[in-house]
Amino acid sequence: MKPLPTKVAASVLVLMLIAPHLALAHAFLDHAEPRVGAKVAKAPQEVRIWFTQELEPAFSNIRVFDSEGKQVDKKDSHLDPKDKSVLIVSLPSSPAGTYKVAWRVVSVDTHRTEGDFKFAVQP
Ligand SMILES: [Cu+2]
Repeated sequence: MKPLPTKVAASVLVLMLIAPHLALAHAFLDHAEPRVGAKVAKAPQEVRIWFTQELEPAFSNIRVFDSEGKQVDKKDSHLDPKDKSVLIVSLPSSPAGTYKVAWRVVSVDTHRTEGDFKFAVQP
């Protein structure tokens, strides 16, 4: 039996989180680069997440952890100046392995949401 694909698992989680507030607009992950659950050949220079709503920069960030739980991003999480619904964090050149991306954001409607996903850099 194949394990549940990460993307499906992430979608189920998001659905559970938004279920009580379906009628309201909150900021949720729309898509990301690297993509949720992606296996990439080359280590990315940054993680970029597109949200469903514009964000409050002071209360929004992305953190990236290696498989041992050590934070590896450059702690420079910031909004894309051309698109306030896009959050970016830089990465040093990362070795092969699995990385967890954790995001916590406050949207312009002042609602807080958070979530995480994984991607892998192939050896
Ligand atoms: Cu909201």
